[in-house]
Amino acid sequence: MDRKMIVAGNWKLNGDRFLVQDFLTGFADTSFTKVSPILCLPSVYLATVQDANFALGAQNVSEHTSGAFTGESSVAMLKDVNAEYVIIGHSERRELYKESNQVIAKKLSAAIDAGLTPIFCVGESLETRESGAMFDFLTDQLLSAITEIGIAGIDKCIIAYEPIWAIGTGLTATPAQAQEVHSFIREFLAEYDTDIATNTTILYGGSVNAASAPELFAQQDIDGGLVGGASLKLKEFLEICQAAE
Ligand code: G2H
Repeated sequence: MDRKMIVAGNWKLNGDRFLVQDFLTGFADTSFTKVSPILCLPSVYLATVQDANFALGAQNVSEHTSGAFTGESSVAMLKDVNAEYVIIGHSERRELYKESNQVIAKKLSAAIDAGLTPIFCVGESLETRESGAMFDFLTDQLLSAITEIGIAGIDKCIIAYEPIWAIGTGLTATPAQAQEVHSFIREFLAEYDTDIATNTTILYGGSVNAASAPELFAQQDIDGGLVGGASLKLKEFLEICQAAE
């Protein structure tokens, strides 16, 4: 098994250029061997980053290449400012900006075609979980992506499982709850291709912090985390990266 361990910070609509500088300085002397740290910054700060000891990601991208789409950034623009990763399908984009599975699938396709690695987010609400429809819901999210990009496209993605009820709420899924879903996702992918299922990095997201990370990352099918709030605190984010080493 040669899955990459990844810890990706998602700053969301937070931070400023001074915090970016703090992270550049704070990471300068780090030398992680197993884990690859990524920071998904607000897009206006991407171009300010030089010589970082972490990889750069964006938090969203347009499915269009150019044109009259006010406020959007294209895959080429993100590549132009050295982003290597882009979060696609985060539940906040799905809920607040009404991004459908179809739009998300088109964004995945655009990113992959441009050579950006999508961090493709899936996850259920508490209502869906409690209704017993969780696995069907996750299947729909995964299937609509596979329909557009194929299983070969999934091979170029990182998947992030982020239960909506655990996002920014302080409620972390238990390691067993998270492992159950990660294992389900891997089994789902194995129906298409067992090598891709084995090799796909699947991150857990939802109130990950320095205290919860070690046990979460020790689960068999959890390959690191997508970290929101705790990624804004340099010391804690470094501790979370260390937990994935
Ligand atoms: C989920 C996560 C990062 P937080 O949105 O994507 O945020 O860790 O604050 O729950």
